[in-house]
Amino acid sequence: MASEGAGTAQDLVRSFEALAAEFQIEVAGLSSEDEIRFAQSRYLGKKGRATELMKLLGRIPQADRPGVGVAANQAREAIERLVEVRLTALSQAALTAELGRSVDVTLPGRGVRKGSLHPLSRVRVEIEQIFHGMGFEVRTGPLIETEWHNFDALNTPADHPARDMQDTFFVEGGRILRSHTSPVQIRTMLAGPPPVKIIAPGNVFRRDDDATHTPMFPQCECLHVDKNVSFEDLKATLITFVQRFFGPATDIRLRPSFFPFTEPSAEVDASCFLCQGKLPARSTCRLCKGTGWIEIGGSGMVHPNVFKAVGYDKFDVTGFAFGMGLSRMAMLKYGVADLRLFYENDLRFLQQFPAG
Ligand code: 2NL
Repeated sequence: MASEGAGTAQDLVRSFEALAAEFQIEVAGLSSEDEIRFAQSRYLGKKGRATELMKLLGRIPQADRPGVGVAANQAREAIERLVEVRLTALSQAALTAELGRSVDVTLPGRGVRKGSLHPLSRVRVEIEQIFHGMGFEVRTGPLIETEWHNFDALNTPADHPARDMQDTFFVEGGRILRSHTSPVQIRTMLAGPPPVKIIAPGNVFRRDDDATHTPMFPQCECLHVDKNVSFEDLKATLITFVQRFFGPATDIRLRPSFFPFTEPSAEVDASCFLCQGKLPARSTCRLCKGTGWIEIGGSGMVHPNVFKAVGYDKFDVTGFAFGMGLSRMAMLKYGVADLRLFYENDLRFLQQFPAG
């Protein structure tokens, strides 16, 4: 340690030499530029230790001062040199470490895995495209609905079994989760005059949960209202749709049925595209179970009470409507045996539907 109480010129000269020696030891242990610059200022700065030593010069006889001055300069230069040497060594080490990193620039890139549409989305998009080609617009609406839009406007009275708490999800504020996409058509008709030519795809909710039902499922409904829309228009639209969706050999069959919002009403079957409905293949067909037909949805002519609810003149316009479940359409088209596969998000299943 440089002695603060150095008395003679020789003591002071030794103190400067000791200062440089001490710095050399200290700087060897430092490993960042900040630390080194800070140490430098503690030795050579305005209030540094070299400056403190210089203040003792006044006590030295005039004749001895040049000798001490030389020692002071040498110590200063030595410290500055040590700083440069240490900084150069540090940046050299950093560069060597950087260059030494083992990077194989010839390796191929990691690549980005390409995703694809969920089969239910794919079916929805395909159905939208087919109906768009026939002049239908795609409309969507809220999932949380009023009972009026979901039931009353659709000629479904308050005591109808579908309105039971057992079947429909009721949420706060007296609203419900829509049980079909028909309220989208109701809202579209309320919003403007006929003609209306739309499809309404979207998720709907019912209190069902078993091997063949999920509490939420995607649906698509179709509505065409105009002057002179006939049952024949319904059949033509259905035939065109099934032929574009399942294949050009597909036929349809309508069976009398009942829905509160249509009169007359009919269940819609498509001819089995697997066995083509022809014997003997038909007799063992796993898809149609030997009947030659598969049910794809329901349909009918819009009930006059629905027109009354939305303010359309039942003597001016007529209309057809139909609805189908998209999971059923996807199961039929892709040969999926279990409905639940659509909702488990198992990649082994989903990767079987690659991007087109
Ligand atoms: C089915 C049956 C159907 C409708 C939906 C409808 C909508 C309005 C007026 C009249 Cl705004 N009808 N929709 C009509 C008949 C059947 O769906 O099995 N869906 C999965």
